[in-house]
Amino acid sequence: QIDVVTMGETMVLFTGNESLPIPYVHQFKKQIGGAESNVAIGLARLGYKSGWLSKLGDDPFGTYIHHFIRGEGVDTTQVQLTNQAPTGIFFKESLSPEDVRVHYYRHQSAASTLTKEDVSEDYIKEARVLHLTGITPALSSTCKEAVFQAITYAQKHSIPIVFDPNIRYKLWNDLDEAKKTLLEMATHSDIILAGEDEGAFLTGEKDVRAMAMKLKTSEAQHIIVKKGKDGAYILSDGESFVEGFPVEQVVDPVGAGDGFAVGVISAYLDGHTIPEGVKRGNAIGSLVVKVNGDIEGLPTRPTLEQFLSNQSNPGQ
Ligand code: KDG
Repeated sequence: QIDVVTMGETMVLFTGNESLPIPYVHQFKKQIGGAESNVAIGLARLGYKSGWLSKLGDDPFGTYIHHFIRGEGVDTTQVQLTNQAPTGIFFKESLSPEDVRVHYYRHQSAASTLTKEDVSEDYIKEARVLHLTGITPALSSTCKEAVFQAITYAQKHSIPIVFDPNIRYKLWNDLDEAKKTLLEMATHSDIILAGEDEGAFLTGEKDVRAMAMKLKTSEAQHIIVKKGKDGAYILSDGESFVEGFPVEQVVDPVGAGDGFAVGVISAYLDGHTIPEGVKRGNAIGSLVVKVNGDIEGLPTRPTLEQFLSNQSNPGQ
């Protein structure tokens, strides 16, 4: 049985070896990045069974990503290789730790050709959690249908949905459509993990409490509004706030939200409360930003436990 199923695009990531604008960078490091596979990898490192559903090009980069993710222990039986479209790539331009930009070369990529027929009901119904992000429906109209097909299957089999809007403005041609699509996904979700800016975009509210109230469309939902290093606000049965962990030096902020999702989902699987999950999410997010790359900082269980115990007993 798979604990968590997720679906989305993973690309080869090229990161400049120097902190310069891309036109002046001479050498790039090859890594991988994709919000959903980041989450699948993070869960696998903590010992859960995660599965990632996707399409890759039947090309050298597709092979690289496929082998890498499988090597991390993620189930890739739902990954197809196609010779009809290439694997997507993206570049990370790091001008400073606070100013990291991404440049995508993913239009009409293999993953954007995913369709609802690629989503297996049998696969989803065995999961304990379905994780979705707002990136996948932005890739193409068929990807959007695939996402809503996954939601239909999850609801049919009472599989809880964890939704991270992960708004990527560069991917949406029409921001009204983005808002409508993401709000619809939110209404079907059990746990919503929104950044403060994302909550503001989706609800038109500036105050975290007001945005959480607008995002909560049913009694049973848990709404988490993330404030980065400042922690997160939770609107669930009641409301609470969980502080973040200080990070002395942020090296690369990309992937922090995926680390946060790993913490929340893993704690949920362990039967912990939402605030406990948010604490774990904050911890993993803070570990991810300390190193370069989306997945390099995702901890194993002993590393996470060590970090949490150091934080509660500083100086020991
Ligand atoms: O969350 C990290 C992702 O943003 C990054 O890996 C690239 O998946 C990606 C995307 O679509 O932006």
